[in-house]
Amino acid sequence: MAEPLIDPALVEAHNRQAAEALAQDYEALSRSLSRRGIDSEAILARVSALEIAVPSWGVGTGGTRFARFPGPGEPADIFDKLDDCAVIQQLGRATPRVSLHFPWDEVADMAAVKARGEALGLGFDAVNSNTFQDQPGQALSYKFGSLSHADAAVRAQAVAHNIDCIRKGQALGASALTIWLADGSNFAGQSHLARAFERYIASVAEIEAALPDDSWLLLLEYKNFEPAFYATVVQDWGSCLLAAQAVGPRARCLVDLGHHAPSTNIEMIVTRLIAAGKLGGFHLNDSRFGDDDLDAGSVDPFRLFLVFNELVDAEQRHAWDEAPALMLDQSHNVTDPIESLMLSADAARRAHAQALLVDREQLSHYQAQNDVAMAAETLRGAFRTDVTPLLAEARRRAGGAIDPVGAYRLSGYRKAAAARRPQSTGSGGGIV
Ligand code: PSV
Ligand code: MN
Repeated sequence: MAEPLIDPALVEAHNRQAAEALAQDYEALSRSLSRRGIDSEAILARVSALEIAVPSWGVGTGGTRFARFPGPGEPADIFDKLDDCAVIQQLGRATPRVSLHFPWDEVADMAAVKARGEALGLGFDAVNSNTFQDQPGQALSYKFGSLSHADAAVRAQAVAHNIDCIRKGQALGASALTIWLADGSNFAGQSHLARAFERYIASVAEIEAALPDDSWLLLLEYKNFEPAFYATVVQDWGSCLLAAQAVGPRARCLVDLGHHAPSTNIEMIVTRLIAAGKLGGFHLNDSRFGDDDLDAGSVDPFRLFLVFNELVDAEQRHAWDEAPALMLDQSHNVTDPIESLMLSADAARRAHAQALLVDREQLSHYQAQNDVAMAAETLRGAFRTDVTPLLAEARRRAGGAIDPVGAYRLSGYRKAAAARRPQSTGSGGGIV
């Protein structure tokens, strides 16, 4: 039995105030869906099963390249972070697992982290390595790269760190390692483009060979730019796919929604990776310009819906053996991270629910007839459906809050955390 950090009586009382309105709204939605031949209970069951992992780094306050403005009651270590993640799960009931990042979440006793997670009712998702920063006491610098570095000794150090992350993931009961590589060059001529990519693939192959068993996956992230602005080694889905294919079946591509140029058709990339059997997972967030790391669905919810639309379509076509893993990857600079993460998980479930409402037979028919207006309208009609009551009802039935942000604010959790946790003073710039 998970240890609740927010008084269940408070959540219950808060829910009671909203229960009648929710019952009416859910009933009205069910009736309107039923007129479209859709069983709201079937959609609710599917949505309730959608799980999204929370990034441990997401519960801290992020920053821009220029500054970081710490928030009150920021978590000081992985144990505080787990507490915040447990609050997100207790109220939202969509995020039962946490994705750890090493060495940020380093502690000597990983078993204690696992035990604390278990006590809070949390499991562990993909672990993340970090060769994009130098750590105190590190023998060799990553200033000029890590897994693709020109110097074999630096590559070996980066490979060893990734293997160490796998071992930590094993101790936690995780079954995937995500690698994001900041390697690349800022000046033409700085690095040999072809050889750097070959070195990256060779390093990843060494890491892949250290995976414990077939249940483990290696999720490779790509990113179009930053911090290498001239040529990032794994800058797009094409490079990522080439690498995943070269490394083997357990290597898959991870699509971070923010890692594309504005207006890139990400849903099309998703279909291509599915076709290649290489879509491993997502880092969900939103952006206007680059890797803004804003809350999922906050800028362009239609785009998020279109991604989920392809996932639902692929699932119904039996286009994969294993559904891609869903994780949030956001940086919260001006909001309370707990609120942002709860809202983002809700946005993901909303997009999923709307995608489940698409009448795919009708869509295929209009596509075959080249009836463009009605094909587009079929998709838009699903997107326009307000599934808010269905999402709230799913949470209520799972023991969560009808209004998670409202219950969270009422609980005073942040204020209490600020009183017991030392105020973070770090104000330097940084992307995380
Ligand atoms: C890089 O921008 C990234 O998306 C990778 O997933 C990192 O691990 C994460 O953000 C945190 O910096
Ligand atoms: Mn990411």
